[in-house]
Amino acid sequence: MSYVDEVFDMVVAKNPAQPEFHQAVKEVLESLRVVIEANEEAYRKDALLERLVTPERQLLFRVPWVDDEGQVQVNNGFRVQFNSAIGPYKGGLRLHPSVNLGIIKFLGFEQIFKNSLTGLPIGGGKGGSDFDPKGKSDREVMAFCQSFITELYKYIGADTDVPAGDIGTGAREIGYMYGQYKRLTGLYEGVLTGKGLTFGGSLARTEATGYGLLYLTEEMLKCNGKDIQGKVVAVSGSGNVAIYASQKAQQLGAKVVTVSDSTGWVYDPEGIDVELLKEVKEVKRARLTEYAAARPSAQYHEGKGVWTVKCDVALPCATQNELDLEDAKTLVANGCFAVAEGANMPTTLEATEYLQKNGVLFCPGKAANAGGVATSALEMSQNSERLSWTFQEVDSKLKSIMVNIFHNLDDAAKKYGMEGNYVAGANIAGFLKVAEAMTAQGVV
Ligand code: NDP
Ligand code: 2IT
Repeated sequence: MSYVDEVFDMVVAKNPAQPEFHQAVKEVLESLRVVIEANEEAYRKDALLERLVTPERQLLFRVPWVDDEGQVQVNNGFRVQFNSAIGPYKGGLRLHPSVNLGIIKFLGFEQIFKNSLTGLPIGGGKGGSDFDPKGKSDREVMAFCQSFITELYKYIGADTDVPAGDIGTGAREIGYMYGQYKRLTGLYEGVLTGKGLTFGGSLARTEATGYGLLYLTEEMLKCNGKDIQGKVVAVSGSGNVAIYASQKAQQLGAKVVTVSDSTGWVYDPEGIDVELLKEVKEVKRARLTEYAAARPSAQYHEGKGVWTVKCDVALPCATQNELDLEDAKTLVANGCFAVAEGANMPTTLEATEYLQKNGVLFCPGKAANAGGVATSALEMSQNSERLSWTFQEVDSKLKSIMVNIFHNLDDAAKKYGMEGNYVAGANIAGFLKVAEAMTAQGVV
């Protein structure tokens, strides 16, 4: 049996009931097959793949907190410190009832390659909890965040592990966590990114994932003789990534006609009103029904349906496995020619394959959404030098990072005989740097 197949079977056997983790590993290992086979003996002797798929450290802890009725609640807390070969562990904290160890491991594994692709010195990690911030009061969210950090603070630090936002974790949560870390350690250091602008946050970090997604998409289209201007774009989600992806798409002259949340979706043929969306989601923390109620051109539908709308470009920006084979078929039938993932692993393996086989330009999340973590690394740099850069400075660095990422994965795909396969290009380019650093650092 080939080394790649052996390691994949081992991952499934040793990590039962973690389908998202298996899926993420499968996609990466399949892409690496050609690279591994060319160097199989050395990698096998070093157990390089076994080490790559095994987290360096996994923290699981209890998070007790008191709700507004005086009732004690208990959630599960996680931090997976996956790989520190190229820098301190770096990656977000997801707060969502669906969170379990397998989901955090899939996200942490993806983060290794994503962070490598940014070209910046950051290793891979991810964490979170099954706590649901939705419908909680600010005091309850603070109680949870303080309890979460009261355990996690022992294992994180500006030079060891630097968490950030993800689903359910935004500026409010990061602020409460930062305050508790500072109180417990007495340190005023860049231990978290996505901080408020008055206490060490970076300008453009809020916008970075969505903006970066569009900078990369623009470059991918350009290199394939196409242009984002005037195109119809379908976006899913209506959180941090979706909002700023929509905003930048519009600035680049595209028309964004959809957004969604976990209960329904909006079709707005006039183009999404981003200011109204920000008011509904960032200020009121309300449902999309409120957007539709305030916007005469918008049609609200219950359930799932964004990918049924005719579009040129699709940007899934909500969550994993939200775009399946049926959706891919509909997108292709409707003439969609590019898909770039704002979310982490939003497209199933079957859907990805179908899109690629049908000539759709497809950029995986670990490259397309890397602008968020890249700008987090820029926030770390600013914290270290105790300076803050202007919006334009950060934004222009972000743009060149995204353009570079696209060319790196495009070049890697070409070099290994898979021109246009940006999934393979991203996995190979991300892997090679990490593998070289792991090999150079010996058996650790
Ligand atoms: P937010 O919490 O700001 O928004 C998430 C959005 O996705 C909401 O509209 C939410 O709807 C929807 N959503 C979440 N879970 C589900 C679900 N199970 N089913 C349907 N809809 C769902 O998160 P972000 O925008 O930050 O993150 C979105 C994606 O982007 C995630 O995959 C994340 O890992 C990824 N990402 C985020 C980065 C960042 O910097 N924030 C960086 C790189 C990737 P509702 O409000 O109803 O739950
Ligand atoms: O998935 C991701 O890259 C993020 N949630 C952002 C991580 C970060 O450290 O900014």
